[in-house]
This record gives sequence, C-alpha cells and structure tokens, in this order.
Amino acid sequence: MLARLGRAGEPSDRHQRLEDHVGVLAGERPHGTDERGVGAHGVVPHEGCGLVVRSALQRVHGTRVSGRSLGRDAVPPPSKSVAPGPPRTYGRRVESSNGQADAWTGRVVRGDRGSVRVVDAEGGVTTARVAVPVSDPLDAPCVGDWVVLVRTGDDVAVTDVAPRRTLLERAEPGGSSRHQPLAANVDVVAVVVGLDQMPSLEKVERLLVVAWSSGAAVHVVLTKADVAPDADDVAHDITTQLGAETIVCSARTGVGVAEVAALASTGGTLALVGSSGAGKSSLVNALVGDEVVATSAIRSDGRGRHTTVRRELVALPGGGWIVDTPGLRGVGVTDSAGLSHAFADVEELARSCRFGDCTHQVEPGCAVRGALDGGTLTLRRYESWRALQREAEWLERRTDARLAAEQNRQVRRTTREQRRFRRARGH
Ligand SMILES: Nc1nc2c(ncn2[C@@H]2O[C@H](COP(=O)(O)OP(=O)(O)O)[C@@H](O)[C@H]2O)c(=O)[nH]1
Ligand SMILES: [Mg+2]
Ligand SMILES: [Zn+2]
Repeated sequence: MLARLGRAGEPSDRHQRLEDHVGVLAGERPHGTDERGVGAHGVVPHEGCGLVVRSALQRVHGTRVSGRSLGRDAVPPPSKSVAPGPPRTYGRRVESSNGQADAWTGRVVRGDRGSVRVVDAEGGVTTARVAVPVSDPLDAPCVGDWVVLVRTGDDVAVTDVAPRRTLLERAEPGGSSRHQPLAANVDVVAVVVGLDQMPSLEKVERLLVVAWSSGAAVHVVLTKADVAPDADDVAHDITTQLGAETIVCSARTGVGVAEVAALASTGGTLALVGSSGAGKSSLVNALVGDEVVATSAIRSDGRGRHTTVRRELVALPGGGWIVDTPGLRGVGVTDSAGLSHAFADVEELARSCRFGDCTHQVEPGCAVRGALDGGTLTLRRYESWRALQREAEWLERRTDARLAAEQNRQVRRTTREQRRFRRARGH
C-alpha cells in the first residue's frame, strides 16, 4: 500500500493543539445533525466549525476525544427540524490558549501560494499567511480545509489544519509522482459531463476513479440537456455501463439544477470536476443564482472572454458549499482505492478468479475473462479497467520510489550531521 502524506491520519502534537482549541467550541450542535453532530448521509454541516473539526479529530483519536469533549450529556436531544439554516456561521471565535494572541477557526475558501482566504463565524473573510510546516505539497492548506487562525499584532497566520475527512487530489499523468490537493472535506464529487458532445465513457471512467479516490460520494452530472434530445438515454447508458448515479440538468434552462443542489443541501460540500468546457462554472452560477464564477462565454459587454482563474468555495443559498475546479484534462489516477469503487463490478469478478494473483489474461478459472466471454462484461470496460490499473500501479511504484529516495536522503543527512557532531567533540 502506498504510504500517504498529507492525509488525515497520524495523531500529532499539532492535532492535539487543535483539539485544545476546538474543545472550547463543544456543546453546540448545528441544525440537521444527529447527536454525534453528523448530518444525513454522514455529511457534516459547515455550521459550528467545532463539531466539524471534532468529527475529523474523532477519526484520528478514536473514542478518546468523543468521550472527553463531545460531552454527550451536554448535547441536547436530536432536533425534529432538519432544515439546515443558511450558511451564515461556520466557525466560532475562541479564546486563545495563551491568553495573548487572538485565535479563531474558519474554513479556507481560496488558496494561493503561501496564503489563504478564510471565512469565519461572522462571515468575515481574512487573508492569512500559512504558518504550518508543509513538507509535501499535499500538506498545504487548500480550499475546504478547516483551520485555526492566530492574530499577533498585524500578522494573521494559519497555525493548524484539521485532519481532512476527504481530499480531492490530482496527480499529473506521466509527470511528477507528487499529488496536488484540489479540495478538502468534500462530501460529494460531481463528475460534470457536457451533453453537447457524445461523452467518452473512458474519460468519464477516469474522472470517476479520481472522484472516488477522494473518499467522498460520487455522482455523474450530465449538463447541457437543452441541446441533447437523447439526454435520458445517455444517462441510462452511464448508469448501466459505469454503475454511476446520474443527474441530467441544464444550466441554461434550469432543468435538474435543484437535484444537483440537493447533493449539498444537507450542509455538505459539493465539488465539481470535469474537462474544460463541460459546463461546471455555468452550473455553479445556476446553483448560486448569480454570476459568481466566470464562465468561458463571451462577456455580455463583448470585452473578451472570462476564464476560471481561481478555485473558490462558494456558499449555496439552500445550504452547503460548492467548489468549481479548473478543467481536469489529463488527470492521473492517484491510487487503486478509487479504482475499486469505479470498477466495483469488475473487481468483484476478479475476487472470484481461481488464482489470487490472476492477471485476467490467460489463466484458467478467470472470472473476469469468463464474464467477457459470457458477454456480461464489455471488452471496452475491461480494457479501460486494465489501462487505469496499470497507470495506478505505475504511479504507486513511482511514489514509493520517491518516498524511499527522500528517506535515504534524510538518513544520509542525519548520519553526516552525527559524524560532524562527533568530530567536533573530538571523537
Ligand atoms: N446549451 C448549453 N450551454 C451551456 C450550458 N452550460 C454551459 N454551457 C456553455 O458551455 C460553455 C462552457 O461552459 P463553462 O461553464 O465555462 O464550462 P467549464 O469550463 O466546465 O467551467 C460555455 O460556452 C457555456 O455557455 C447549458 O446548460 N446549456
Ligand atoms: Mg470553468
Ligand atoms: Zn482473473
């Protein structure tokens, strides 16, 4: 298994400190949540950052945190009303632990190199310097991260990032084995496909793998239905051939837009991925009911073209958040976890092959080849699976090699330092 950096995982001093911060935030439960502070479908609402951060911490620390600070007795019984309020509050100002600096929590809505924009409980937006150690690009706070901000004089710094529940990331195909974070704490990833062209099933499959790798739920959103009389047939094909749930919509006519909004309406975060021109930004604008993201259409005043410059997390009027990602043209498959979701049908077959290390090519008793011969698995899907699998394996090998090289460098550095130290002491 690939060693992961920058994912939610190891408890650390950093998280312990964050836990101390959010301990102050305990006791209030946002709307639409059960007594664990988790909304329907496991979606954690954005309101009451303390609870959001806590649920991430619970995963890291297990029962220790929930026992200590969630204070079951202090939590009121589950509310009958499940309607989430408008996304007004998503953080609470907290007393700092040292009583000097001003510290509070919030969510990153935009990430730039070395600095981020963070929205806090009062809806205030602060630009903050990133002061957490970033040894891997994946560690850098990104859109969707819940962070602790500390103000000292004129300086505002991000001093902590809550462990991520999910992380949408990209790997450059054929490029470096380093991954880039695209959006953190996403609940649903929508693979957006424009119906103005016949969608390529292989491209959709690739995006599905990337989407599933995030750990979030995944939907296919077929947009521009206004120009596709056969929209429902395409949706049917994608559902049956790729096993993905689909929504048909149009940003132009508004058809199906409410269904897309419903993916985030429990207070969750929806991320849109898809190739450039698919219609993602238009969909964001349709969902928000305003021109919040630039689309590639010619501006009405005729002065050139809009382009999506930045990735930004936007609050939806009905609750929840949405983030538009830049067109992912050639995204690399990041790991095999996404593959086993996107190709659950094929991997299920592979588990019943006679040999555990079956390559599904020439072996007797191969259930995958059996399904191919029997016509229940298409050659197209089989080949797509094999190609993506090879790519994931190649990338994992490269990443392992890179990690090993880094480890070697670190060991050599330490040895050198120790030698120098001993020499200095005359040993
Ligand atoms: N007919 C039609 N065109 C659309 C729709 N949504 C987007 N478009 C057009 O598709 C092009 C690309 O849209 P855009 O939202 O910028 O795509 P993005 O690159 O995925 O963000 C633009 O010319 C849009 O006007 C739709 O629902 N129907
Ligand atoms: Mg766009
Ligand atoms: Zn096999």
